[in-house]
Amino acid sequence: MGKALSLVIPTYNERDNIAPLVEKIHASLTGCDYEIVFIDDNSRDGTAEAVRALEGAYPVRVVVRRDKRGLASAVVDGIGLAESDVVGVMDADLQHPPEVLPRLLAAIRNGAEIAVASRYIKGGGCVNWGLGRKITSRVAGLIAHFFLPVTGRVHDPMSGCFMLRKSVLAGANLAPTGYKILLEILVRGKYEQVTEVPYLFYTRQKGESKLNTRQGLDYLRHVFSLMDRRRELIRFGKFCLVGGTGVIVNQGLLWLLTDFGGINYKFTSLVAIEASIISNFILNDYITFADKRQGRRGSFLSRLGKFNVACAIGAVIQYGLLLLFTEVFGVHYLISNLIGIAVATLWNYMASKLWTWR
Ligand SMILES: Nc1nc2c(ncn2[C@@H]2O[C@H](COP(=O)(O)OP(=O)(O)OP(=O)(O)O)[C@@H](O)[C@H]2O)c(=O)[nH]1
Ligand SMILES: [Mg+2]
Repeated sequence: MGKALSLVIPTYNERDNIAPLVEKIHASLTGCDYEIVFIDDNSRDGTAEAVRALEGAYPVRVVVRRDKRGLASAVVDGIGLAESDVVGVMDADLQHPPEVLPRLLAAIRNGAEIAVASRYIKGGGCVNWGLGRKITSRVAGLIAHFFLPVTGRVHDPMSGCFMLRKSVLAGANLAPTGYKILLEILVRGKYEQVTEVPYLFYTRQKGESKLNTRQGLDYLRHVFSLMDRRRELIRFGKFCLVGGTGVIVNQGLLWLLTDFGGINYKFTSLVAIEASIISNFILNDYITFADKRQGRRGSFLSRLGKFNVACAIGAVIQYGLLLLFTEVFGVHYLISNLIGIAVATLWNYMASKLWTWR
């Protein structure tokens, strides 16, 4: 019979963490028939040797990849080698407390196909993190939630500690880049039930962090590649193009009604705004969200109503940012307006995706 649990642990120069990590995992998983597969990217510090030294005493093995291909691809390789149908992934540096493993396993046994160890639900958190890292992590999470709404099902889609059933990945066609393999799995995998289990993320005690600015850029590239593969990028592009046509409708009508119609601009501008909202709505309904239009999800008029409400909030956001940046931060009003337009566009897109054309 296969193992009850396979743990996959990517390593790069983690020698001093291996023995304490394995001991802690072993203590946490008493009574569980588990194995640990270390995927090492040719560490220079003797990480692989440190694993081999434990082979007799613990169910561990190490696979050394001669070329360093990165964290996410190491995890995917490890999952491919795992004996069990249930696979857990965690870092080697003890930032993921092994005590969380039994709770993740219990979640899987209770029916979840993916169980995520989460810093951002009640009971979870980051201990001793600087403000900069806290903000970066939160912003990265928001970017994921925003551009890849399926990740909204978990609060911590950036977590490096999770467990899953291998069936989640059947036909998922993973193209792992960068650091955040869970993101890839949440977007590409097939699953119904995903659960989060809280944990406290500590700062690293031994060894060096591999985190740097490049990982930040890789992350953005990864998000865009996932959007591209989900055709989200094309959708967002269409939404922006439609928004561009809305500007033409708005300006054109304002000019026609005011200059040729001789009506006061204080009134015609309102007509122009509403006309552009309606024309944007029709184009988005037929072009941007054509695939969501069919079926039972509400009538044309209810979608139009929702779009109107969302755009009204968007307009308030745009106006608020215009005032904030110009009056409070002293930014040139045209730049402030651009910032307002950018944020309002993102808002409108999110509201459209998650509400109007849900
Ligand atoms: N196989 C492999 N493992 C890697 C690579 N880069 C990082 N790792 C491992 O992935 C895990 C996470 O890396 P960390 O450097 O701890 O990243 P982090 O936890 O986000 O950052 P810190 O909080 O600064 O530790 C650790 O177990 C690393 O050894 C890589 O290129 N290949
Ligand atoms: Mg770490």
